[in-house]
Amino acid sequence: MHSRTSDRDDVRAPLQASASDGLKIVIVGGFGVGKTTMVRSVSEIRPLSTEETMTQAGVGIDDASFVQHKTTTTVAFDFGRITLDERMVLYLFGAPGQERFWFLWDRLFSGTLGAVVLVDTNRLADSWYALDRLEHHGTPFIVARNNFTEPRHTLEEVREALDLPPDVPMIDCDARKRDSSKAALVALARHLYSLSSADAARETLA
Ligand SMILES: Nc1nc2c(ncn2[C@@H]2O[C@H](COP(=O)(O)OP(=O)(O)OP(=O)(O)O)[C@@H](O)[C@H]2O)c(=O)[nH]1
Ligand SMILES: [Mg+2]
Repeated sequence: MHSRTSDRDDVRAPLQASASDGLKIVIVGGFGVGKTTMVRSVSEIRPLSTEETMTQAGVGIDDASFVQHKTTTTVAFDFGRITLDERMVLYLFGAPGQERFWFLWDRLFSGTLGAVVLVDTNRLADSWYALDRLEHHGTPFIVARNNFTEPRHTLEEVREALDLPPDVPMIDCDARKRDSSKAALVALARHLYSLSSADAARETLA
C-alpha cells in the first residue's frame, strides 16, 4: 500500500508549543461522500491519505454511479490536523467508506470525542451504518450535508428521513472548500462544548 499526499504547499505548520489539548475527531459517512476531500481541504498539515485505485472488488458492491470521476478509495484512514486556538488541536481521522473496510471503524472510534457524518442526500441510506455505529459507541456527532447537486430538501426534511433527534446539529457544506469544512468542525466543537456544559450543570444540580 502506498500513501498519497495532497498538493498543498502550506505544510509547514508546526504544532504550537502551547498546544495541550488534542481532540480526536472522525469524519464518517458512506462510500465516496467526500470524507477524504474534507480532511484534505481543512488540514493545516499535508494530510496522510491511504488512497488506492479502485479495483474489481468493489464492482456490484460500491455504487459509484454518483461519483463517476472517482478512481481511488480510502483503504485505511485519512489523517489531518487543525489548530483551534493556542491550546486546542483537532486531530482528524477520515474513515474508509467501502463496506469491506468497515471492520476498521470500531478501532478508529476509540478515544474519539465526536464525529462529523457526511451525507449525500441522493444516497441517504449510505449513512445508516455511520449513524448506527456512532449511536452504538455513544459518540456525539453532527450531520453535514455535502451538496453534490442542488439540494432538493430542507435540512429538517433530511433530519426526519434520517430519524435524527432534534438536538443533533445539521449543516450544509462543501467538503472541497476549506471554510466550509472548517465550519463543520466548529459546529461539532460547539456541540461538544454544549453537551459538556449540560453535563456539568446536571452534576451541579445533582
Ligand atoms: N461536486 C462535488 N464533488 C465532491 C464534493 N466533495 C467531494 N467531491 C468529489 O467526490 C469524490 C469522492 O470524494 P472522496 O473525498 O474520495 O470521498 P470519500 O468519502 O473519502 O470516499 P471513500 O474513502 O472511497 O469512501 C471526489 O471525486 C471528490 O472530488 C462536493 O462537495 N461536491
Ligand atoms: Mg476516502
